[in-house]
Amino acid sequence: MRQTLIAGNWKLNGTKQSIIELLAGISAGLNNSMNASVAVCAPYIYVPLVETALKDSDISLGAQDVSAHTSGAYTGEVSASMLAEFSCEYCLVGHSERRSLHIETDAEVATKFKMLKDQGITPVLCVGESLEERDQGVTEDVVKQQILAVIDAHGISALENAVIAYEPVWAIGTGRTATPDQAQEVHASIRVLLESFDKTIAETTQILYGGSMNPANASALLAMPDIDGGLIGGASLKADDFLAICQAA
Ligand code: 3PY
Repeated sequence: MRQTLIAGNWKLNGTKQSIIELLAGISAGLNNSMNASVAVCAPYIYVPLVETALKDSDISLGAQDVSAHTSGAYTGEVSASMLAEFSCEYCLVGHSERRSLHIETDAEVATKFKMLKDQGITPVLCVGESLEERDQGVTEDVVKQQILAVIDAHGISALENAVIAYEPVWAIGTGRTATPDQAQEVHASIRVLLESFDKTIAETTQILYGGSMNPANASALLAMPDIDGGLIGGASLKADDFLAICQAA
């Protein structure tokens, strides 16, 4: 039985004040009837603030990216060991905005993934196809390739205790969402891919859906057998919306 995970991806949003208020709102609304574990992925600069605010809370702290390097002359970068010092439990890697806007390659994503594993931080490996790729009918090949990049570089054991987030690029920040059936089809194909390497990893890996998940569509998506949670963009910035998604889990 896989635990549902609802993770907020705040992206480049928030102020000290708004984040404190958001976390207070989420903490006040979470209750035992919710069937999900909860995480928030903060911009780097707010990681210490969120760490302090979440002390004694069940909400886990995550970051949105990590350096592919351990230390050295890499201006502007933040390493996995630095994130570990601030109790980061999760970190996104390969979000489509990093892949497209910052030209991150599969190989770089795989290196970042390993950096996190080495520090005991759970990587959330984001994968997904563009609209063009979906129209060409190559969705599953694209997603498979993105996952194989990690397996080929670091072995299937690297995926133990990792999370995968399927985020169709055409559903990110567009208000468009994959239908539950479309998402389930890709999630099931990911599970089959993992199964071809290791049955236990296939059964235990949480595969989240991301891409405009909101209170209106969360229940139907989360009811799908291979959708184990959500990576939430815009709706994670409003406590009520985020809580409604946690409630739907
Ligand atoms: C979105 O929902 O837009 C996301 O990109 C979540 O990561």
